[in-house]
Amino acid sequence: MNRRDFAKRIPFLAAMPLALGASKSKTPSTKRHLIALGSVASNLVVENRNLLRFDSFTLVSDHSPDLQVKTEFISYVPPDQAYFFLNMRKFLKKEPYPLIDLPEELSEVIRSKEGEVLIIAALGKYTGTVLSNSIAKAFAGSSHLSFVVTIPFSFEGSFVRNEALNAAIKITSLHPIHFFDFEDIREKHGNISVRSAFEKGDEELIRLL
Ligand SMILES: Nc1nc2c(ncn2[C@@H]2O[C@H](COP(=O)(O)OP(=O)(O)O)[C@@H](O)[C@H]2O)c(=O)[nH]1
Ligand SMILES: [Mg+2]
Repeated sequence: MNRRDFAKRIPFLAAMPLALGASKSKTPSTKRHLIALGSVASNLVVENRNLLRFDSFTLVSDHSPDLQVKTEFISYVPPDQAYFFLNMRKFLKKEPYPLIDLPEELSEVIRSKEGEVLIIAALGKYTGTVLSNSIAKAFAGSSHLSFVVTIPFSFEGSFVRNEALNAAIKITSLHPIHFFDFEDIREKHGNISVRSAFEKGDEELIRLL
């Protein structure tokens, strides 16, 4: 699905993608907590910690980055069934991602935070997409939760892009969300290298927090 099709499915979002105020604090004294889901979001938070103003950081991924103060790590490893194995390497199966029962440690972190909880994830691969979607569902009706997510480039393949778009649509119906579509980078900058495209993606993601 391209961006225009996505726009057709969520017309109000396409018209004002950054207008929902998801990351702005209601009052200056309201505490803000950041939860990063998946490898890219977790690493980005660690690398940009000095730019980010939050009262706590929680990183959820399969490997622990170098932890700093006020930062908690929750290990989450996708199940083997999500992958097929070829020549000792693992590849994501192209099967629709499931909704899962959240790890209790993660539910408890979200439940226990006072103030606002912002979830950040680069959607597309298993961890960020499955956990974002499952958190949105499990905490439907909870008003202290909002999301900042990115949608993968088309060159990553239609499977990851569609799974990301489907998750974004579901989250949109339940919580405030800011999303950034990496395809906008390609529209704006033309044919740039994959590396600089992702660097621009990093900048956009940090800008949204
Ligand atoms: N901003 C940014 N996004 C990236 C980068 N590399 C990959 N991504 C995006 O992040 C998505 C999720 O990747 P990752 O966090 O590794 O997956 P997960 O750990 O399974 O959630 C990918 O589908 C890409 O769209 C990067 O260097 N910077
Ligand atoms: Mg990962």
